[in-house]
Amino acid sequence: MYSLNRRRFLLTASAAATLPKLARAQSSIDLGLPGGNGVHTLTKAGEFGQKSEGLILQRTRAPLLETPMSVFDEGVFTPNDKFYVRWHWADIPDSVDAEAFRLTVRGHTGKTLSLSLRELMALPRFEIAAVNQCSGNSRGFFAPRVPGGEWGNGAMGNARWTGVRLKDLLDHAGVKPGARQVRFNGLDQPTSPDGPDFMKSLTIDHARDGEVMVAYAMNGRPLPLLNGFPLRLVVPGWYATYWVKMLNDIEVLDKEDENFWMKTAYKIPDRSFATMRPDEKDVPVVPISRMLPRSFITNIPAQSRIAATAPVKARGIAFGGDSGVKEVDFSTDDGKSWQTAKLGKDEGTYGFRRWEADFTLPGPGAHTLKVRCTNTRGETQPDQPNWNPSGYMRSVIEATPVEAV
Ligand SMILES: Nc1nc2c(c(=O)[nH]1)N[C@H]1C(S)=C(S)[C@@H](COP(=O)(O)O)O[C@H]1N2
Ligand SMILES: [Mo]
Repeated sequence: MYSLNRRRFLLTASAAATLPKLARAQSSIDLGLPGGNGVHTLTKAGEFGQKSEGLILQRTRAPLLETPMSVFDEGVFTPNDKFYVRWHWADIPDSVDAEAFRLTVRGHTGKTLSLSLRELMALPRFEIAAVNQCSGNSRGFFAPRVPGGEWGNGAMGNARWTGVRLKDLLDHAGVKPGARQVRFNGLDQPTSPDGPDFMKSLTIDHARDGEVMVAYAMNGRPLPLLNGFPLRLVVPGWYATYWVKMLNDIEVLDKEDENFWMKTAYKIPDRSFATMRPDEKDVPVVPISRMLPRSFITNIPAQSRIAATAPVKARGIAFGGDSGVKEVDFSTDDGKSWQTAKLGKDEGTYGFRRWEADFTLPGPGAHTLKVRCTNTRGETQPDQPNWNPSGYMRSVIEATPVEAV
C-alpha cells in the first residue's frame, strides 16, 4: 500500500470517508515501495489528453500512468479519465479519424472484412464488466527488486466494456479449417526500425469463446485515445497484455504466432502462482495468461492512525482473476484470525467486487490489517508473495500497517 506524502491521518469511521479527497490535493505520492524511489509526480489536468489530474506519472513517453488507490475507493467502476495507461512504443497516433478508420479481419478466412466503425456498431452488441490489469501491476513491491516499470498497485482498472463478440466477427469472415491462432495488431508503431511491432495472439478456441470481444466503449463512453480509441480487444480474466489497443487488424493464422511479443516476451514460470526462488535456474516457462485473485483495502492507507476502541469500517475491492469472487476475509491481527467481509453487488464474474468489514482495534499500538480473496475456483491469495524475474502476476495477502491511538 502507499502512504500519502508520508503524512499521517487520524482515521475514524467518518474521517475515513473524506480521505480520498485529501489525496487529490497532493502534487506527488509515495508508493511506499520496499526498494525506495517510490515518490512520483501526479499528472496535471490536460497534460495527457482526456486523462484527469492526479494520476501517478510513471513515464511520459510512451505514457505510463497509474491510478491512485483512492480512486478504487469511489466505486467498482474506474472512471475513464482516471483509468491507468500503458504503452510499449511511443509512436502512437495522437488522433484517429473515426470516419476513415477500418478494422480488417483477414488471413485464414473465407473472406477478408474491412469494417467501418458504423458497420461494426450495427452488429449485435455485447457488454461485459471486466478488470484490465497489467501483467506487471505491483512490480514495485517485488523483493528482490526486478527490472521493469515500478508500478504500485494501480496498473489496473475495472470497466463495463461495450462492443461486439470476436466470435461474431470471425464467423462473419468464415474461419477456414486448420486455423490455429488469431493475431491482433493496433495502430501504434515501434520507434526504431528493428523494434518489433506490438502484436498478441490467442488460440482460435479462446478467440471464439463468446466472451473475448472488440470494444468500442468503456463505461458507456468511447474509449479514451490513450486506452485505445476507437477499438480494443477485451479478454476477460486474462492479463491486459492481450487487450490490444487501437485495434485495426485481426489475422487468423494457420500456425503458431512466432512474433517477439508471443514467443519471447511475457513468459512466466510454469508453476502455480508463477512463482520461483530468485536463485533458481532453467525454470520452464509458459506464456502469461489468466489472472489470479487479489484484494485491497481502499479507505485506509498504510501508516494511518486509527482511533483505538472505536468502531471503524474498512472497505475495498476484490477480484477473482479469471473467475468470480467467492469470499473476502478481513483480519486486524496480521492474519491470525479472520472475519468474513460483506460483499457488495455482483456486477459480473470478471469485475471488481466491493467488500466491507467493521472492526474495533483493541488498544493503542501497532496493528496490521489484512484482506484475502478466495475465488470461485477455490484459489486464495497466498501468505507469502510470489516472485519471478519479470515481476508478473503479483498475488499475496496485502498487509496494511496502522497505528491505533
Ligand atoms: N496497441 C497496443 N495495445 C496494447 C499495448 C501496447 O503497447 N500497444 N500494451 C498492452 C499492455 S502491456 C497493457 S498493460 C494494456 C494497458 O491498457 P490501458 O492503457 O488501456 O490501461 O494495453 C495492452 N494493449
Ligand atoms: Mo502490461
